[in-house]
Amino acid sequence: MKKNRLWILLVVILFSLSLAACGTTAVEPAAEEPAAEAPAAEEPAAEAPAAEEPAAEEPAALTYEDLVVGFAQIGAESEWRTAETNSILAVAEELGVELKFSDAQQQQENQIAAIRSFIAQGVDVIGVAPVVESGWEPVFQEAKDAGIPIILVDRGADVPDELYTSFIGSDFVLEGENACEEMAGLLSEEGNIIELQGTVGAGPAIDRQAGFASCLEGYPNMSMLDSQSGNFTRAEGKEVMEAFLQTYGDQINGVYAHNDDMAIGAIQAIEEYGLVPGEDIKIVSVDGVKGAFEAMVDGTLNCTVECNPLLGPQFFEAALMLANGEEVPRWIKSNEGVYCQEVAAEMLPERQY
Ligand code: GYE
Repeated sequence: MKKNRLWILLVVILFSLSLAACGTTAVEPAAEEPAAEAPAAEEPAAEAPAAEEPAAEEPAALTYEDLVVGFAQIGAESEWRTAETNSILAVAEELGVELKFSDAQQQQENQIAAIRSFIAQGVDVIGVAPVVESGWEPVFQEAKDAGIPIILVDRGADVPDELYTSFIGSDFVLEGENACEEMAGLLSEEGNIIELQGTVGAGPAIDRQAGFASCLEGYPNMSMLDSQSGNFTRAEGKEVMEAFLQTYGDQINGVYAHNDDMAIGAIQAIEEYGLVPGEDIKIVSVDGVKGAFEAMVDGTLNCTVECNPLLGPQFFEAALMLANGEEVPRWIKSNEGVYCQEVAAEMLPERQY
């Protein structure tokens, strides 16, 4: 019995010792793990509200329906501009954006007044197509001070980088170079050209001229006879062309117009003068509006370098990103082609502007 008891006692002691040992090993890592995990486990608990915060922020992120946008348009000087305006208005409506739209009748002071009024109304984002490049710094600074991002649409502005968020539009220098290459082909690299420039001081006028001029340097037998602004309009393009015809007559072999509208005005002037546009005088312009395709089908315009005005979708997408504090690319560039008479009839029905 005594022996038995001793055995039992021994077994009990060993058993409790092993339990204690197990307990220790089991508890220690457990104690460590929870120690390591406890805060982590607690943090999620503490983070739970934090995790809810982003969740609470998500619904607070703006959608198109919340967005209030001001757009300071230049005017309605060309078919291109009308197409752009229509794109902005249609996309705003489609997306449910509240759009405050202003037409400045081509006056910079009207655009500046419109921007000031958008700032006073506290819009989320302002889009502007700057009629000319200079003179924007004070009003852009006012927008920045009010925390309202500025997007430049289709024309650039000469301001410090931090005063606007993004430029949505074309590479005008490239357009000028492309126009020159087409002209070189049409004139077999030899002849006199006159240029109808866009609005004096406007980004596309400056760059389209520069692109053409630099490419022209590569063609020693082609020269620029004269160059003047037709203000991007048909009426002024016609007037300037009439004056050039009076001065240079049939010395003119080619016309380079910074937009299709001025080219169409020039075509009328050439016809009235008694020469054949597209044949006696080759004509290359920029934009690619329907009117240009029609003129190419008629044979009066030779080529158009495309410049896409349908910027509504990119504009509102960028505006929404900015309103939500996201970054947008500095230059949202358009993809564009060059079209001449051979493809005009086939393409005309598909043209969207
Ligand atoms: O080429 C012209 C319009 O700013 C890119 O303005 C735009 C230009 C376009 O009036 O037709």
